[in-house]
Amino acid sequence: MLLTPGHISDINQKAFAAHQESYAALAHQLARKGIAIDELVNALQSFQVAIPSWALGAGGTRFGRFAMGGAPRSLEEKIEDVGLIHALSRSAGAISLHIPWDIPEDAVAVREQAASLGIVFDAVNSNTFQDQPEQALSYKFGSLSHTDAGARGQAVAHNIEVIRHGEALGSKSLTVWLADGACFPGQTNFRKALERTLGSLQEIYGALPTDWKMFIEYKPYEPAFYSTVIQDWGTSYLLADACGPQACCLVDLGHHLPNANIEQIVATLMWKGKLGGFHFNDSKYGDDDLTVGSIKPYQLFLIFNELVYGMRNNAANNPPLAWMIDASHNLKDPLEDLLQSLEAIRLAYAQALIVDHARLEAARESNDPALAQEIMQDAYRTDLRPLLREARLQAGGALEPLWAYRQLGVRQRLIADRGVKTFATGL
Ligand SMILES: [Mn+2]
Repeated sequence: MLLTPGHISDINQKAFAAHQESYAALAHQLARKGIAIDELVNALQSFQVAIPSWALGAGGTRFGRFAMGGAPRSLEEKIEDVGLIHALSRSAGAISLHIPWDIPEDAVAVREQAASLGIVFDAVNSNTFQDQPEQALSYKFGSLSHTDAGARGQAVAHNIEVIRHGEALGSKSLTVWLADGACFPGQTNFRKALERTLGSLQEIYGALPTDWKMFIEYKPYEPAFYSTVIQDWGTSYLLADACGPQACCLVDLGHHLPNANIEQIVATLMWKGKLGGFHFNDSKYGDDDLTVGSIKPYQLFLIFNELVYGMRNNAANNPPLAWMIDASHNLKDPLEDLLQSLEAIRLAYAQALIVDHARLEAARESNDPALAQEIMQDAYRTDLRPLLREARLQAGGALEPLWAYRQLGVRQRLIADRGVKTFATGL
């Protein structure tokens, strides 16, 4: 199905008067602080977040998965779903594919379909954490770090194949996430596993087109429960640095041990020009893959504060970042959940944009933590939702994407088109 500008403007009519009132009040409030609201609107409109192809179906846990009806059955239907989210939010203008779950049969046609919906192809993702039916050697005991050179070679070849698929679609980056690790003490030689991983990554790096980036994602545990080969940002940095300038670190919010100071990690990596991409989600206990901003919205704001600082102060050194939502949807309609995540990301970004950095730096230099906190929380507690609505409205999106989605009966129409018992490819 397709959402036309007519569908959306009809729904917007109902909320238009209330929006105009709240937006005018916010513009006035920000003007008193010397902030031009039009510049914020422009910044938000150019901030686009990629939707991963695996987030469009019902998520699940190792205990099971519940169908939600109307799940996309093909790559084309996944792109159609991202098109719906983008039409409503005007902020999801990219899709991130996972190979082999989403191998395009006709790359030209897929590219044209995406372009017609205003969507580009973000990073492509390899998969060496599962065995595929036609695969010769198993990844049960690792992929890029495997003790067997044959298994390592197979995993390297797979990553290079993923790059080739990405090239056909106009993608410019490869994300490598490894499940490699150990479940039992003594199972592996840490140093050798890391050395083998570096050797494999260097081979993949050698096959990167010159205008591509390779993102190295880290994770402290799961599926390996004793040790993970690329366990933290430091290990990721070490590997990226050894590979070369086209290799960067990727921060996934859920891939940290509890209470890790992720904003400090962001500041450190941007200082070194090695932050390549970001995977958004939220968590209470571990890698919970919950809706962005649903558990720790203040942490998200603090992270964005460092991102904005880094983008303003190190733009020449750190490449433009790849933004993606990496979440799972066990109970909610995934499209509704993604709309909520997009809203949370843009809200945190907007809040970070209005932090008075000059005053904040002065408070820091004069060692005034109380004033620094006032400045930070003044930005965080400013209700910027009217700004988000205006940015969407001007771009042709919905004032209230979630309500528009429901009033237009999108899920019901997808179920009518695709059926109730459909499952998307992926986990
Ligand atoms: Mn991730």
